[in-house]
Amino acid sequence: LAQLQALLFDVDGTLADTERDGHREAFNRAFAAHGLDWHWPVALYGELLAVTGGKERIRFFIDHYHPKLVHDGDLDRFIATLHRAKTEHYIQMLAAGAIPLRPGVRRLIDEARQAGLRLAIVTTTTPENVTALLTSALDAGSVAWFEVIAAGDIVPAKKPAADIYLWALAALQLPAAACIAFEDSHNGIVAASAAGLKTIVAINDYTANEAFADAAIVLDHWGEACQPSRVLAGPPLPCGYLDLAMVRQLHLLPRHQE
Ligand code: XBP
Ligand code: MG
Repeated sequence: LAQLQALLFDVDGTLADTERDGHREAFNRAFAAHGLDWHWPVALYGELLAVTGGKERIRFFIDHYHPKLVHDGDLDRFIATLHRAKTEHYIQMLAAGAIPLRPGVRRLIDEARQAGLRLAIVTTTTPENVTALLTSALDAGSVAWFEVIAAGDIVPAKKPAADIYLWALAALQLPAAACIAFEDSHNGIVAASAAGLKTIVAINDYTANEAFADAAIVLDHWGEACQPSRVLAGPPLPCGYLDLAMVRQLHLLPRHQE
């Protein structure tokens, strides 16, 4: 087995709980600003999350809930305009400090950097959203800590397709066996697994009931000494939370271990 050389982080739900009070709220603000009487409540948004990508999610919503929508110009342009407005609202919310990192994220990233591991972001969200979250919640200079930021429309087929992970691995010039992925969702782990990666999962409210059969471990959150993690599936955590030593151990385990 190759030595662990890089950590690959998903963003939404993994680095921060951005969906319910961040993206969802930004979609709703964009709808209102465009004079649409659409509103995505918390539960409906949970269903819409099955569709990854904001533009794809809006298109799915129109197809299923407003199939007779009348709009001037073409639908692609309408969706793109609406989504650009959503991104602006989302970035404003992040800049105002609306969304903190999940517990343990900053510590894990610090440990990895001190150990000389390489870092990458692998997400379906828009690149500007990644920059805004890292800058506001992690560190003003933290974008540079990530050697590769694979995001948004860089590949046409979003998660659960493996493409974005394969793109990131190619950019890092590393084999999957030298990396480990951090995810929060079924779509995320399906993408990472299909790219040949071992994956560590921390669930959130939206993903708690999803299937994570391929995960090296499933936690309720990444954890801190003062805020221990609960192991939902997989081996026990010797120090009570996910530290880099445990990440290295999980990387050594055979894939699909029980
Ligand atoms: C999250 C997504 C994104 C966000 C919205 O994916 O599916 O579409 O919900 O962001 P990940 P955009 O967990 O892989 O980051 O509106 O910018 O697509
Ligand atoms: Mg995610």
